[in-house]
Amino acid sequence: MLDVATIRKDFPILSRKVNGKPLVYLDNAATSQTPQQVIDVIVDYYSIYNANIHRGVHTLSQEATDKYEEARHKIQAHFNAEKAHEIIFTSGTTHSINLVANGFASLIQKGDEVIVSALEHHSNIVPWQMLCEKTGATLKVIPMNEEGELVMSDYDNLLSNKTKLVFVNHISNALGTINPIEEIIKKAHHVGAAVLVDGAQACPHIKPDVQKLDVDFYVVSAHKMCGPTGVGMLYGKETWLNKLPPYQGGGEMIAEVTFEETTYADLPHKFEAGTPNICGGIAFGAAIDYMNSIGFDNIATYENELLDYATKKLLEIDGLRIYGNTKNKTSVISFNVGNIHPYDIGSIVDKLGIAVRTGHHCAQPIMDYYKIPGTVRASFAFYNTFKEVDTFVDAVKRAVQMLS
Ligand code: C6P
Repeated sequence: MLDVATIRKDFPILSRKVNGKPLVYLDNAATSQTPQQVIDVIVDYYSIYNANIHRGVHTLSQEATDKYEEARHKIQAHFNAEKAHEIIFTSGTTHSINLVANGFASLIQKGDEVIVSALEHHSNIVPWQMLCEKTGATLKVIPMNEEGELVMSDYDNLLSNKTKLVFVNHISNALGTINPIEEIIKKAHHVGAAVLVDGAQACPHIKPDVQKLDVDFYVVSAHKMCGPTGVGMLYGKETWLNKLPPYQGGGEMIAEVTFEETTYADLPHKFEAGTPNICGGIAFGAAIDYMNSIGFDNIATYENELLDYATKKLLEIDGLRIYGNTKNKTSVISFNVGNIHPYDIGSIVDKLGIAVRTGHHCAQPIMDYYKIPGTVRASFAFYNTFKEVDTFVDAVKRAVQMLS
């Protein structure tokens, strides 16, 4: 069992008030909150050893470089990558996906096919559409069903020897569905296609093992797992990363530069042009330490209890419909009540100190499937409480009364 009362003391923001009420933060799928242990690492960096890395012979630069590379090793260990240089620091999931999509432009041609799922965030749709425009490849879509699950029999029919790449999220941000990525990866590999898994919504809830999954690329953002914004990871199998051309040119990513020719640095530096988010990378490592100190098994058990409780309580509200009802989901509840616009509910509960997201959640195709403009999305983390769920449900009831 988690000692949530003690855990909450790690998060200074959770004791603030919003609109005169205690904050109830239920927008964790958008970004998680930051514990003091990670904030301290950020403060230490700027107070004690702020310097550019991989460049200076001076002590500060060496200290910063050591901490940054130590963070890379922590991330490697956490995701169980075989090699540290298979971990590329990026600014986040969006950057990671664009890096891979841009690289595949030189590996894909007209007549090739790439497969996306109906449950994707725009970050895992648009870069591939851009790739198809550039190359003449065709984008195919694994459809979804009413429960918010992927229709896997249709996936089987989409795969062929023309398929070069499959990209799918591990967990849907809009519905919370956990996708069967093991099966997706195995079947894609059977036809020789590579697979990119968007783990942005998985990393706060589960600890993926990239070797066990045998995934080709896995991408996350640190800010979804108690780390800072503006930093994330691209994991890529060494063989793939060696095949992809660099994404950006600049300092750090070169071996030698002359006006006639430039040769590129080895992994991971080939993909890390320019001064990176040094403090962010180090804090990302601290966030991973923090989450592991709580324990992912404990997190999953507790969040599932919160999810079941909140689902049951919300469904007591007349006219409330939850979108995405698969059994295999994480602690995200997307819903509407009758014809009330989600924005109206979101605004009223905000007045009561409660933060939820409203709208299409950067997943418009899912909203189109359900023929709705958007939903109210409550997303729970391990530091949320059952009492907060009660406060939220009461606030929704109040909003519904006011708006009906
Ligand atoms: N989803 C949400 O409220 P960035 O912005 O690069 O850190 O992450 C993009 C992204 C990619 N894939 C998935 C599955 C995501 O959930 C997100 C971010 C947030 O749902 C903000 S739009």
